[in-house]
Amino acid sequence: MLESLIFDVDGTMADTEAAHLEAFNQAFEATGMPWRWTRELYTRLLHVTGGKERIAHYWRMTQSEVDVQNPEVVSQICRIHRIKTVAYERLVAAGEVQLRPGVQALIESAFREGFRLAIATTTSTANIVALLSRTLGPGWRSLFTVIEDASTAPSKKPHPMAYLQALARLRLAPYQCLAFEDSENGLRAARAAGLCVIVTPNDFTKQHDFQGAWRVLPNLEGLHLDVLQDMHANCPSFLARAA
Ligand code: XBP
Ligand code: MG
Repeated sequence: MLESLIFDVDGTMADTEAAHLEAFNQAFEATGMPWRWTRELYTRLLHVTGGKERIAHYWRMTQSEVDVQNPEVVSQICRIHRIKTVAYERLVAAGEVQLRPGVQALIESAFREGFRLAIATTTSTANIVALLSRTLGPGWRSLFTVIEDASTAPSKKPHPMAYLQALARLRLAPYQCLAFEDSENGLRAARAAGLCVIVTPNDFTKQHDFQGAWRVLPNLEGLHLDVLQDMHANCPSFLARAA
């Protein structure tokens, strides 16, 4: 039986990465860093999950002698990321980011039908709160049984930590759940946790390798629960459960 839907956030629930990119560039300007990321460069940098990890990766890429473990460098990265997160929250609060087609309808209908909903993301807690309070309303938190994010799962995707911890807290086996992702790293993380994954690519991830996805859909629009339950009933991890 399908018991739970586990959602990735950035790129899956909403096309957030353009706003993240704008926020990073605002933070670089505010902290005097001589950087400005283009959309093309950011699309490549997204292979590094986690904003702080992405900044550290880029710094090393452009200044090979920099020691990103050096306490002063670490504190500068954290400062940039704090400013970036505030800038992102402002962009989301201003209505710059909407949920992708079908996401709100699926979340609300699944909640009404008694499915347990969870989030497994590498993004920061503040970003989840900003996005979901703005799009799902002030009662958004009660829709989700479990939230695993950068603050609870420090090993970022493709590491499966966020998904493994979500399954443990849900007290469910992978075959009782479906995961929703947008990226190759997210797909790999969910698969490593034994989950069947529905992928909805976006402009930043459409060129990724989605080998291993149970379904690759343009978006979640019109994906009714009965269709989802059929998809789940035929997915390998569910069929293998009895074995
Ligand atoms: C996407 C990420 C995050 C965001 C930026 O997370 O990798 O790093 O790009 O957010 P997911 P932060 O697809 O797992 O939701 O700056 O807070 O990391
Ligand atoms: Mg994502």
